Amino acid sequence: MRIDLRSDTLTLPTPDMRQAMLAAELGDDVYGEDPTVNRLQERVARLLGKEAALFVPTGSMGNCVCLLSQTSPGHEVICESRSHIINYELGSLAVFGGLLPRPIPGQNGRMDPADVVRAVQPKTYYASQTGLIALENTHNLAGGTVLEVDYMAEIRAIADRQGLPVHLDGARMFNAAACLGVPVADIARHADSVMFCFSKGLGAPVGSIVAGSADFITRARVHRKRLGGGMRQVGMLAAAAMVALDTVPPHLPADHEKIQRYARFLAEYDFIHFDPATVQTNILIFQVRHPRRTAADLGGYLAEQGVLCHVFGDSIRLVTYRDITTEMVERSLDILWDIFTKYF
Ligand code: TLP
Repeated sequence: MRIDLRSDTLTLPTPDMRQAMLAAELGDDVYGEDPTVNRLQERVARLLGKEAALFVPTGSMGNCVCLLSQTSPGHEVICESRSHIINYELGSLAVFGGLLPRPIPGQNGRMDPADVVRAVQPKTYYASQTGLIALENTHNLAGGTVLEVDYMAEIRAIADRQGLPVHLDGARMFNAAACLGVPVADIARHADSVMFCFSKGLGAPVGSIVAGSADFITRARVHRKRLGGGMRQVGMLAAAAMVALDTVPPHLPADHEKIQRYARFLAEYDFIHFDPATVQTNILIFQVRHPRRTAADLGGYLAEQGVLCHVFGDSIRLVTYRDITTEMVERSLDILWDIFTKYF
């Protein structure tokens, strides 16, 4: 049995999604004529409390389109130093937007509001200018941690005082909403642009979406096309995304429960390090600090037994999602126990 805990991007489309893809009513979306895409965009705009939305192929393109649509080349983007936009998007903000990251080290993915205020450049002709503040909820590299709505409101207030837009990388915002017990609109409310992914915990095969004001979406559509993201009969993908919205959100707390099982088990070992308070959604990142064994060793032993996880430096990331059954969780814990007993 292969148990793949590398990412929630590994979910396979459900039979319902495949059915919906086959049955989808289609048109050419570059002409704005794919009825299924149009329905999805309208639905997401309503769901997030925004004027409009735009389907995009990936979260990375969605983030990029959002940054490009609200800044000018040479602008600085204030973001948490471990945010996805500056660590895992191959410098797209610099390559395509001519943007400079202004990273701020945060705590559990949360920048100190006072640091954000300090990071805003004075409005002088000789200083590079701040263009945007970016947030990530849930925060991937911090271990799937959640930004609370009040915190987002605080950042929004700072942005308003400075006349700056706020972007939310909400790749996993449905997990954040499930954890906070609030509607996704509450999380989207304090951002001018929002991106979320259908292809992570929501389980659709492909696609992300951006949302914001109608003007913003008009600009986003241009940037999406410029980046090569104008797709044609893409209603096939939108149909799967629609099923994801219909069916998956109520099941996300179960994914969060599964990761807690790993957290409880791993907390028993003194060579495993993580802060249990950071385990809030479907991600667990821990460090291996052992006199003879490394994170890579552990990743290797696990892989030999068919359990895959993401190893980076001294850290390992585990991610749970719909296709990881409780049986798989228990089986992988047995495997971990065996490995720890034998080698650690
Ligand atoms: N994250 C992927 C990898 O890129 C690391 C993963 O497996 O977690 N924002 C956040 C917070 C993300 O975690 C990701 C993907 C993206 C944006 C980009 O989405 P895609 O992969 O659709 O470009």
